[in-house]
Parts: sequence; C-alpha cells; structure tokens
Amino acid sequence: MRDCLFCGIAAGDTPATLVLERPRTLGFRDLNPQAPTHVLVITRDHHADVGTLAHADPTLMAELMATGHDVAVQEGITGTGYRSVFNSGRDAHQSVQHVHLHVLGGRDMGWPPG
Ligand code: DGP
Repeated sequence: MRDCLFCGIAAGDTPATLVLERPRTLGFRDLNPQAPTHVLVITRDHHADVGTLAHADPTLMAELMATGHDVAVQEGITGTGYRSVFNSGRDAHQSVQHVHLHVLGGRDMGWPPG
C-alpha cells in the first residue's frame, strides 16, 4: 500500500533491522525499544489492524502469531517469558496503521501495562 511505513519495510524500500523473514511475515527491531528485546512482527500484505486481519485471513493471523513465537525462541526469551501485544486504535496508541505484533521481553514486564 502506498505511503504505508511497514509496507515500505516489507518491500525492502525502507531500512529496518530484520530478525526473521518468512514468506508472508517479517520480524524487525522496533526503532524505539521498550524492553531489551522489542521486535515488531508484520504481515507482508497490508491489513490495518489485528481485527481486520483475523477476519480477512485467519491462516495468516496464525502465521503472524507463530512467527512472533519463533522470534521469542530465536531471541532466547521463552524461558523467562515474553509479552505479545497488538495496539488497535486511538486509545491503545496505535501509531502505524499496518498490523504489527509487538514481541517484548528480556526484563520483568510488569502488569497491568500502562
Ligand atoms: P504502535 O504504537 O503499536 O502503532 O507501535 C508502532 C511501533 O513502531 C512503535 O513502537 C515504534 C515503531 N516504529 C515507528 N516507526 C518505525 C520505523 O521507521 N522503523 C522501526 N523499526 N520501527 C518503527
């Protein structure tokens, strides 16, 4: 999709530090990390948010979650634990309108989140 930041990363037009590449999904480091491990996992296809993706393509939704888990394995944080987050809409502070799974870990994450 034109003018979409994460479509640009998926296409290789916008630089990012890639950590895991799959045919339909991609993991890269967050520019503003909130934990020692903070990776964003996206679908290469454009979907605005997690609800849209889940209804449009449940198989791809499952692939996104599996890629997130594989990122956590690769980062070595499954033993200590990690958090998976989707922000949707204004109140959740979704700032990029292309579905992205935050995979966070490497420290005590605390609960509830802010
Ligand atoms: P959210 O608030 O859920 O929409 O999270 C968007 C995340 O995207 C935020 O944690 C910062 C990250 N981000 C924004 N611009 C860039 C970028 O150009 N490159 C990378 N790697 N991450 C970005």
